[in-house]
Amino acid sequence: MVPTVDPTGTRVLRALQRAATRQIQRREFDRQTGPADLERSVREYCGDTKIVIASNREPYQHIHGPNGIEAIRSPGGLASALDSVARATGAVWVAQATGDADREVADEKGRVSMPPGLDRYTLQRVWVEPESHAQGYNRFANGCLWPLCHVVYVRPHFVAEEWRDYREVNEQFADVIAASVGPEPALVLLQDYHLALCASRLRQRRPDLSIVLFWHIPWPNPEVYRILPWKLELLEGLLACDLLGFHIPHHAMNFVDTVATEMEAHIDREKSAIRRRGHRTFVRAYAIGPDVAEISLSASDPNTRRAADGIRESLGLGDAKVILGVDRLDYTKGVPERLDAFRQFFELYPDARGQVVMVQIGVPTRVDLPEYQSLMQSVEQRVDDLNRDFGADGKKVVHLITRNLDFRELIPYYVLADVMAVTSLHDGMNLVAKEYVAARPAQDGVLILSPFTGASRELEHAIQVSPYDREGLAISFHRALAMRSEDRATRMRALREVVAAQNVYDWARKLIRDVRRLHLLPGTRPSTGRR
Ligand code: ADQ
Repeated sequence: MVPTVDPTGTRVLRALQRAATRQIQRREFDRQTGPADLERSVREYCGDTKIVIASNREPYQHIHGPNGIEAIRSPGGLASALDSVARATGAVWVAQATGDADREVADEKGRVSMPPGLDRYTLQRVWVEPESHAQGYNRFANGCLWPLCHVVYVRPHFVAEEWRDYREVNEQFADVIAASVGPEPALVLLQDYHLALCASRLRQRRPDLSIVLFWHIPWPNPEVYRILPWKLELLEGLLACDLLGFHIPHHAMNFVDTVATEMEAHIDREKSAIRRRGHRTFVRAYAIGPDVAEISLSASDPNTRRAADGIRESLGLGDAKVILGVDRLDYTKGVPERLDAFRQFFELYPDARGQVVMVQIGVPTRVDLPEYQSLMQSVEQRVDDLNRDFGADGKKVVHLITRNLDFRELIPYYVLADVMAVTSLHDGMNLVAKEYVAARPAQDGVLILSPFTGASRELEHAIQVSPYDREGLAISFHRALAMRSEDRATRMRALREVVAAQNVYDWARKLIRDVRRLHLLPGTRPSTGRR
C-alpha cells in the first residue's frame, strides 16, 4: 500500500522539531553573554567614563536610493561586530564618511544617531580633506599594510606619498576624536590597521587618555615586517596605546617579537607588556565572534527557512547539495583556490555533476586597487569555465552573487548550505565561519575551514584543510557531503559549544575588563610617568 501523506502528522512533527531546536537554543543561550550583560559590565568596570570608538569604516552609510535616502549597513567583520558593542555601550563612534547622503542626515558637527531608528549611540562622521589624502591613506592601508600583514605573496606597495597621506589622515582622526572626547577623561577604543598612528597623535594632545587599539588582521613575523620602510614610526604609533589587542596569541607574540627585533624596549614576556620611553603597552589576545544568539534565532525563524527555500527555487537548485562561500572578494580569502578545488572535485567525482552546486557570495571590495580588479576577473573567468565545463541543461554548477546583501539576507544562505567552505590564505579571525555555525541550530551542516584563519584555533571540529592543497580541498568537499548525519551532528554540536562561549559581547567585555584590571582607566593611569 502507498503511504498517504498526513498533513496533520507532518505539522505535528515539524512543531516537535522546532520545539526541540528551541530547547537546544535555550540551553546554549543560558550561558551566553548578551548586550545587557555587557552594559552592566561596562558600567561596573568603567563607571561613567566616556567611551569613544574609532574606525575607518562607518557602521552605516547614507546613500541616495530610488526611494530617497537609505541607511546601508557596511559589510565586513569589523562593522558587524562593533555595531553590537556600540549599541550596548551607548558610545560615540568616530568614522570616515563615505556615503553620498552622509552630510544631509548629519547635524552641523557631523553627528547622527545610530542605528537608524533605534538611536542607541552617536556616529561622529569624519570628512577627510582634501580628497587626495583620503585616497593615499586608503591605498597605504589596503595596498601596503594589508598584504604586508597577511603574508599571502601579494607584494605590498611602498609609496612614500601614500604613507604621508596615511599619517595626515591619522592626524585628522586624532583631531576629531579629541574634539569628541571634550575636556573629560575618556577611554578610546581604536579599531584596526587604518588607525595605527592615531594613539601617538592623540597622546600628544591628551596624555591622560586611556587608549586601546584592536588589530583585526594578523601581525606578521619580524622577518616580514622589517621590509616596511616606515616600520619604526608605525611601531611607535602602536606603542602609544595602553593596550593592544589581537585575535590570537600567535599574532600578539609576533608583535612582541617584532618590537624586540626592531627597537630598544623592555619586554616583559610574563606580563605580555612592552615598556618603551617610560610608557607601558600591554599586548593581549581577545578572540572575536558574532552575535550568536541573534543569528541562531533568526536561522530558526520559519520566515528564514522560507527565504532559503525561495533561494533554492529562484536559483533552480532542485535537490542539489549546496556548498557555500561568503566573502568580500579579497585575495586573502582564497576564492580562486576554492573554485579550482571545485573543478578538481568534479574531475575526481564525476557522478557529482548535477548533484552538487556551489553558491559563492562575493562582494567586490577595494576595486580601486589593481590586485582586486584582476581578482574579480579571475573569479568570474573561473566561474564561467566551470559552468561551461560541468553545467548541463542550462544549469549552472556555480552561482556567483556579487551584490551586497544585508546581513539578514545572508542568513537564509547559511541555512541553505549543506557545506560551508572557508578557505582563507590568511585571516585574523574569520567571522563567516562562526556565523555559519551559529546559523545551524538544528546541529547539521559541515564547516570546511582553512587552518590559516584565527578561527581555526578554536574550531577544531571543522574539517581543516589547507587552501593551497587543491586535491586535499576537493576531497574534503566529498568528505563533507558524504558525512553521516550522526557525525555531522557531533561535530556541529562541538562547534556550537565553542562559538556560543565567545560572542562579540564577551570579546568587548574581556577587553574592557582588562582595561580595568590592568589599571588603565583614566584617573587610574599616570599621565606621563613611569609604570
Ligand atoms: P573581514 O576580512 O571582512 O574582517 P570576516 O571576519 O569573515 O572578514 O567578516 C566578514 C563579515 O562580512 C561577516 O560578518 C559576513 O557576514 C559579512 N559579509 C561577507 N560577505 C558578505 C556579503 N556578500 N554580504 C553581506 N555581508 C557579507 C576583518 C578580518 C577578519 C576578522 C574581522 C573581525 O579580516 O579576520 O575576523 O575583521 O575582526
